[in-house]
Amino acid sequence: GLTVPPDAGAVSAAELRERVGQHLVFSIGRGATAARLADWRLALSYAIRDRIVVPWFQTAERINAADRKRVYYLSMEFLIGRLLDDAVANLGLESAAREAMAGLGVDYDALVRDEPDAALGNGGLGRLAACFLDSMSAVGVAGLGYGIRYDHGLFRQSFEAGWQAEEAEDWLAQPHPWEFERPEASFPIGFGGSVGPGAGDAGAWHPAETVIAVAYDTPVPGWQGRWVNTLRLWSAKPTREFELQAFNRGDFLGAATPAVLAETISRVLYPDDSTPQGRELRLKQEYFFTAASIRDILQRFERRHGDLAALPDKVAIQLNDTHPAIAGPELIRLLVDERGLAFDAAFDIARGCLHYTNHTLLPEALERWPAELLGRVLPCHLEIVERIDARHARESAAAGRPSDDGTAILGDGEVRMGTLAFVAARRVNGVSALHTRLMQETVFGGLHALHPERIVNQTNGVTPRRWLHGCNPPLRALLQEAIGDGWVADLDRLEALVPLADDAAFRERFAAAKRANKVRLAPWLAEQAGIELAPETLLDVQIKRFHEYKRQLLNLLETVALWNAMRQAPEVDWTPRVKVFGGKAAPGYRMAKLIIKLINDVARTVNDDPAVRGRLQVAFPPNYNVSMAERLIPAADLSEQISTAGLEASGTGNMKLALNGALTVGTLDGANVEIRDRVGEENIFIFGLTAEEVARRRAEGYAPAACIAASPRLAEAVEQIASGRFSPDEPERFRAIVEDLRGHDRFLVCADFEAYWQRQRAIDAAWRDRAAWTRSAVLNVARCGWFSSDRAIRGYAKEIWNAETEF
Ligand code: 26V
Repeated sequence: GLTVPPDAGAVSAAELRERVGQHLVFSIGRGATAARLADWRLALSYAIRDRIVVPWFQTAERINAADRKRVYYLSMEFLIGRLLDDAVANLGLESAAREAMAGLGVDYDALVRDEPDAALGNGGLGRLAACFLDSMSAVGVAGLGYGIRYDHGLFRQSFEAGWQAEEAEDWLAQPHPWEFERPEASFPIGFGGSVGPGAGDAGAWHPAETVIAVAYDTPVPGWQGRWVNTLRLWSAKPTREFELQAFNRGDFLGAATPAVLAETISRVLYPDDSTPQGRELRLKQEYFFTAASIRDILQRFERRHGDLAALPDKVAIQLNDTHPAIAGPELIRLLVDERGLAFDAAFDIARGCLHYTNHTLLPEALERWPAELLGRVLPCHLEIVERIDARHARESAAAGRPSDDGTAILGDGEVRMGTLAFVAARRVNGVSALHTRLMQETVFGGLHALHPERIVNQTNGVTPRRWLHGCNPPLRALLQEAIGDGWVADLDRLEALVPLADDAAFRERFAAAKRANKVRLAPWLAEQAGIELAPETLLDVQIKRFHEYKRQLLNLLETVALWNAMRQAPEVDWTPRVKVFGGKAAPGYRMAKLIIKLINDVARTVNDDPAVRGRLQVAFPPNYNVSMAERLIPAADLSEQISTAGLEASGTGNMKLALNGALTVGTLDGANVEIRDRVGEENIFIFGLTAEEVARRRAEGYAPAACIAASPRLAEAVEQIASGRFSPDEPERFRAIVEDLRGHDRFLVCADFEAYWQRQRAIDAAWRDRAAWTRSAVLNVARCGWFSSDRAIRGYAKEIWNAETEF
C-alpha cells in the first residue's frame, strides 16, 4: 500500500504560497498580475485539496484493510454551503493560508467570501445531511454520501417591490474545485418500457429509455484531516448509441434531443419542500440517483465478498426521508432479477440493510405517487411494490391485525412512500424525542403496533466545526482561552463553562464576543436591509424556510402590535429591538409568498416611522442561505422557534442559535423540548399550547374569532392588515391572510398570540438585566454540547447501523 507520512496535511505558509502560485499558473492558466479574486480562490482551493487527497487514500485503505462495515447516506439534498474555509480549518491550516495569501497580496477573508454556496438543498433536511457528512468524517465512520449533482441549486431570492422573485442559481458557472469527475464510475439507468417473463422468480425489465449516471466525488475531510470520506453526486448524461443513431440518419437536431432530455434529470433541484406535486421528473430524479447508488454499493460489495447473505453485515443504507425509498424495490430487483435470489430471501437482505429517517408528519408533505405514474416510469418496480405489499399484508394478518388498519402500501390508486420505506426498513427513526413519539402514536401508529421495535429516536445535531468554530471567531477565541479547543471534536466539553456563568469577568468577555459579532454584522445589515444595528439593541432572528406552520406570521403580528404599543406610549422606556427575518418560500406556495410581501410592507412602514426610530426595526435581507446563516447566528440574541406544537419535527437552527448564545423564544415543539431539558426552564422562554393541547383544541372545534375578540392588540393588528394600513396602494392585498386568520387559522396563530406577546414582554424586561441575560446565554452554550451532530452520528452508528467509529 501507500506509505505517506502521518502529517501529510501539514504544510508551511511558504510552501503553501508556492503551491498556490503553481496552481494559479498551471491549473488556472493565469499569471499573478492578471489574476482576479476568483482565480486566487481556485488556486488556493486546489492547493488545499491537494492536502486532502493522501489522507483520503489512507482512509480508503484503512476501511478496506479492516473490512469495515460501510454506511451509505442517500439524500436528494446536501445543503453544504462554502467549502474552502471549512477545509482549511479541518486541516489546521488557517494561519498558513492567511499568511500565504497575505504574502501574495490577497485578502483571505475576501477570497473565502467569493466562493458560491453549494446550495443543493432546500432547508433542514439537506443541511442535516451536510452536518452528518462532516460528522461521519469527524468520528471516523466508513461513510459515503450519495446524491444528485444538480446543475442549478436552490433558486436565488430577490425582492421586487417586496414580492419574492426567483432567479436561477448557477454555482457551476465557475469551475468547482472540490470535485473529481469519475467517468469510469457510471451506470445506465432505465425508465419506462415493459416487464417480460424472466428466469425463476424474476421478470425481466426492458426499459424504453436509458440515461447514464456519472459519478463526481468530493472528499469530505474530518476534524484535523485524520479521516476523509466521500460525497458521490450523480450527473445525468445521454447514452452514446442513442445519439449516434439519429445523427447517422442525418437528423442532427433530433440527435441532440435525447441528450437534452437525459440531462434534464440532474438539471435542477426541486424548490418545493411543502407539497410534493407528483411530477414525473421528480420521480425520475429519485430513481436515477437511488438506482445508481444501489448499483455502486452492490458492485463495491461484490468486489470483496461472495455471499450476498452477508450484505447486511457489511452495508448499512440510510434513507434521508422517503425520496430514495425506491431503494427497497431496486435492491430487491437486482437481487432477484440479476442475481437469481428468491423474492423472500432478497426482501430479507434488503430489509437488513435499509433504514429510514422521517422528517415530517405534515400530511401534505408525505410522498405518495400515483400507481399509474409509477407503473409507467418504473413498471418492474410497481410489481415489486405489489409483492412487498402482499407480504406485508400476510405478516399483518399473521399477527392478528385487521386488514383495514390503514397500513397498506397501495391504496386509493397511490403508492404511500412512507409506508413503503417503513415496511422495507430495519429501523425507522424520528429526529427528536417528541417527533418520534408522535410518529408512534399517529402517522405510523398501525405499523408501530405491528413492529414495536422498529421506530427509534435519534435527535438531530449540528456540526460544531461550521456552526461554532467556523462561524464565530470571537467566541471561538474566548473558548480557546477558557477551556482549550478539545470541544471542537468533543462538544460535551462545553460543560466546563457552567461555573464560568457565575464569573462576572468571564460574562463580560462573553458579552464582548457577542457584541463583536454584532459590530461585524452591522455594515452588512445596513447594506442588505437598510437597517442600523446598534450593538446594545436586542437582535431577534427568525431564519428558516417560509411555511405557515413555522408561523412567521405570529412573529409579524407581534411586531405590528409592538409598533402600535410603542406609538401609543412613547413615554415608556421600550427595549430596542431589531427583528430579522430570513428565508425562502417555495415558488408555488402562494400563502408563504404573501406573508413575505406582508413582512416587507410592514418593514417599510415601521422603519420609516420616526415615532419608533431606534426602538423597533424590521430587516429582511434577501436570499437567506447557509452563508447568511453563518453571519446572523453568531450575532443573534434571540432565536425564534415558534412553530405550532407537534408540527416541527426537530429544527436544527434552534440548536445552532442556542450553541452561539442566543436565548430561545419557542413552543414545546421538536427539539425545543430537549433544548429546554438541557439548558433549564429559567434559561429559555417557552410559551403556548403543547402538542396535546393543540390536538385537543382542534378536536373541540377551534375558532380563531374568539381569540381575536379576546385580545384587543391582536384584533387591532389584524384589522390594520385588513384595512390596508401596510398596503395603502392596494388595501385588499392581504385579504387571503386575514380571511385565513379569522376563519380557519389552521396553525393556531391566534390561539398562541397572547402567550407569545406576554413572553416577548418578559424578554424585553430580561434584556435589561444584562448580567442575568449573559449568564443564561453562557449556560445555553455550556449545555448545548449534546446537540453536536457527532453525538447524533455516534447514536446512529451504535443503535441503527451497527457500524464502528474510529475516534
Ligand atoms: C419534501 C419535499 C417534497 C417533494 C419535493 C421536494 C421536497 C423536499 C423536501 C421535503 C421534506 C421536507 C422535510 C424537511 O426538511 N424536514 C425538516 O427536517 C429537518 C431535519 O430533520 C428538521 O429539523 C425540520 O424540523 C424538518 O421540518
